[in-house]
Amino acid sequence: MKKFFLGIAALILATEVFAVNTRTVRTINDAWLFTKEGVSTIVNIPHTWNALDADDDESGFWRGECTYERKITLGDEIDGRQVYIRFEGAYQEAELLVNGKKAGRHIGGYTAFIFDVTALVHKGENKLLVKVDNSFNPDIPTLTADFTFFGGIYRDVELILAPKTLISPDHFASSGVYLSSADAATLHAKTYLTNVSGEKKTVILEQRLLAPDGSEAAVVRTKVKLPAGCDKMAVEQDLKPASVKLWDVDDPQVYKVVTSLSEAKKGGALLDRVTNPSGFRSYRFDPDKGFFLNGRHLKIMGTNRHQDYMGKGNALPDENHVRDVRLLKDMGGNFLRIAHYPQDPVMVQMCDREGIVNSVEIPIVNYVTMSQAFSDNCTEMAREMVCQGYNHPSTIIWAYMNEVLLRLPFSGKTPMEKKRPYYDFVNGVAHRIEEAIRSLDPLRPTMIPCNSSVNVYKESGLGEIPDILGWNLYKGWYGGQLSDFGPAMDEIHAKFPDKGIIVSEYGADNDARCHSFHGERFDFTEEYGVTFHKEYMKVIMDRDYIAGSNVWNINDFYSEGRGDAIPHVNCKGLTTRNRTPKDSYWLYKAVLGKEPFIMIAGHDWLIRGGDEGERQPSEVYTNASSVRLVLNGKPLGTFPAKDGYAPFEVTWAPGHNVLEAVAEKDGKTVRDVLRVDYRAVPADMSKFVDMSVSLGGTRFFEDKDGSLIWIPEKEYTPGRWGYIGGETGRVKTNRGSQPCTNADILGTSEDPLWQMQRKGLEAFKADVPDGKYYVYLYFCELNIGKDKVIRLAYSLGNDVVGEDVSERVFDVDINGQNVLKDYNIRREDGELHPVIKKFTVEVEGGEGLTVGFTPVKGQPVLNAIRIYRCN
Ligand code: GCB
Ligand code: CA
Repeated sequence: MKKFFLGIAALILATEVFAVNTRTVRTINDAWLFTKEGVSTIVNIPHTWNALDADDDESGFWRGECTYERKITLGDEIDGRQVYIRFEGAYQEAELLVNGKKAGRHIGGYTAFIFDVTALVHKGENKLLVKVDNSFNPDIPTLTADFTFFGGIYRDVELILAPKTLISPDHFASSGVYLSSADAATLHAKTYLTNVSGEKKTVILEQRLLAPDGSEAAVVRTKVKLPAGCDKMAVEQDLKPASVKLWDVDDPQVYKVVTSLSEAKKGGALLDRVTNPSGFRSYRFDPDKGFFLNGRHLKIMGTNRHQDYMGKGNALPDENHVRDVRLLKDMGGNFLRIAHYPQDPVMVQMCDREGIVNSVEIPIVNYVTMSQAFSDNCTEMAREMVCQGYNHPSTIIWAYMNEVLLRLPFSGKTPMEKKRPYYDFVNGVAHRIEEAIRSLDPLRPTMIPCNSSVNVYKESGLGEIPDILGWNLYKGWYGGQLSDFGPAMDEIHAKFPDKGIIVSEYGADNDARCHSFHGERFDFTEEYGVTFHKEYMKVIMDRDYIAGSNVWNINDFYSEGRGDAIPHVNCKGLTTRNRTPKDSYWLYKAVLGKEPFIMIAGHDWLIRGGDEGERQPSEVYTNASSVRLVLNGKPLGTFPAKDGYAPFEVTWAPGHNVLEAVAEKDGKTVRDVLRVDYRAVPADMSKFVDMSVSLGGTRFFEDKDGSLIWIPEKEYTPGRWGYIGGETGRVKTNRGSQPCTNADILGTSEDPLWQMQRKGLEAFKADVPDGKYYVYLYFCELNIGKDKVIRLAYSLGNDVVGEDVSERVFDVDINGQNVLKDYNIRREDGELHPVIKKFTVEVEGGEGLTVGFTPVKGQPVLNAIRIYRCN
């Protein structure tokens, strides 16, 4: 066996002059001894220590310092070579010790860093110790934000062996080669070289430009004299391809540049080599006409993206990142805002390949600390971001400072002279970042993503600093109406007439288990999510000055401090935390996708319910102009489609249904099939078996684990079922009300069921036939007082107000018999605790079922009721 390998090696040496010690790169991700608070476990990288504790009912998540240790054995391969350890990312401060000696320290959780450990390692076993800290540090952005700060070494760790004369790996941990093209005729290459061989060297630096088909498009070779000990000496070269194919979103032509460093003498050995992507494209943002790519007007439409995944926190393998770019591409998107921080390098690689223009930003969010160290750290992060992402043709914007004027350290009425120092400091940081970006990359525009306080960006002057402005708008979600969005954009355009404009965020939280035919803000239903996106898309498409937009967000993501339908999660995603598309995803695909497409709404809503014979609204997402529907083999009719959807109504048969949708587009037939299990409350109540009713609103809740559908309440009518008396337990906010609380219900993942309730009801009645029943009453004390309600910075004052804690005591009887006496939920079962009281009841003499509520103090409440017939 050994002989065979030697034979191959000899063959390679004979054909190409390879030195044995060119660069090798491999990960050292496996089997680290991880220690947190004195407890050690063996882990693999990517790793985070917060994957679980950021998703439990205890508020907060662990922040502090942990360590990772492992040994690496090095042999003859280090003879005459440089040894580096490179981290793609560790949150958020990291220090490496090699054999007990400090190799280096890095600040910031989202960029790569590299340490030269040549002098610290020896042949044999070497000990690596990495201290990683995710503590709050006022000098390091991000300070606060609506996402979880998962600590750990959550991206690859690499061991790099390189020759002593090399392409510098330690220029902001970039590849050491910077490729730029101001036009299609020239590709400029700037390469940093290091020579620590101990002697001066004459080398040939070669840049080979390879076309996407692999053919050589241009080559340039330069003889360079490297003094002994030179570190990061810059060499500039120009490549002049005869012709190039442009990189475009529909036809992403990615070139490759192979940078080789060889000894200059004839037949000189190859020393080092790196490759980089490159591409040729021109683009601009016009304040009135929007975005142009290669001279062509192009609406750039897509999403934002956070880097976490269900159950994994931010510790994702490459394929999880790759998958998200593919999801966006499949949806028809061509624009990704990589927010709020630089992400795994495979993200921009994928964007290059898939034709997705993107912006990358550094993680300054909400506010800044007025310290020199904070400003220095921001500037350094900007340099790392630009250098590490420089060569990707898909990256078109460098961004910084997300909604940095959201949390001002003063109130709106403060006189200007009191505000000025903070504004000046923020502007000063912005100017430094601009300068850092400009000096490295004069070609790409910069962007600040702003919150809706347009005047604050005006009066502070911050809005004038970047080239283009992003706007994060949530009209019709946190406050205001959907119809406010268009006028808000027009006002922004009028106030900043010289700036390119992007809608860098917009979205509505929605939980794929919650549905309603009367969607409204803060009901967390998929249907309101769809309504929201329909409205926003219209405004974005209709206005030329809006260059493009990014939905917030492509995926649901972790945000520890949140309550809402899925506590600790921001559920504005077009897909869930495990990337199951929601209806809004399919709506976008119907509007943006180019291929003929059809998808019936509620693809993930397979268990439905209601009265037998009830007509229910739905829709089909399609880019065809009409849709034919067939329900259980019978035609339902043909329905016109506009703006990506065709509304229709359907009467599901009790039990299993097959709904088929067919459409023609561009000579192709597309079809979709949806299977729905309709749990009907029978028209003939003598056939009654069970029902589950969610009280206090119009919301359906699908319990996917228990295979139940909770249908919304109705008012009782004789012969049927429903509540008698009372009111929906709407929650007061500073500017109105919302249908349910956003508090985390403890010890359950079915929070939506408990977050809504009917107050002051007299009874719940169901005219069920005689028999033995289980009656499950669901109670939750949602009155937690004013101080404990969850407030989000983003609500801009439209937060839940909360009520004073007051006593609530009531009696419950079933068919005249008392079952709960002086029931005080808070005293007996606590606040925000899900309570299920199950009663066994014999219904006799055709009396049906009546659950009566009698107040003793305050108003009785009921969150949900389930009635199940035993016999
Ligand atoms: C924003 C923030 C983003 C939040 C989002 C939201 O404006 O930029 O970080 O997650 O709103 O969902 O509230
Ligand atoms: Ca919960």
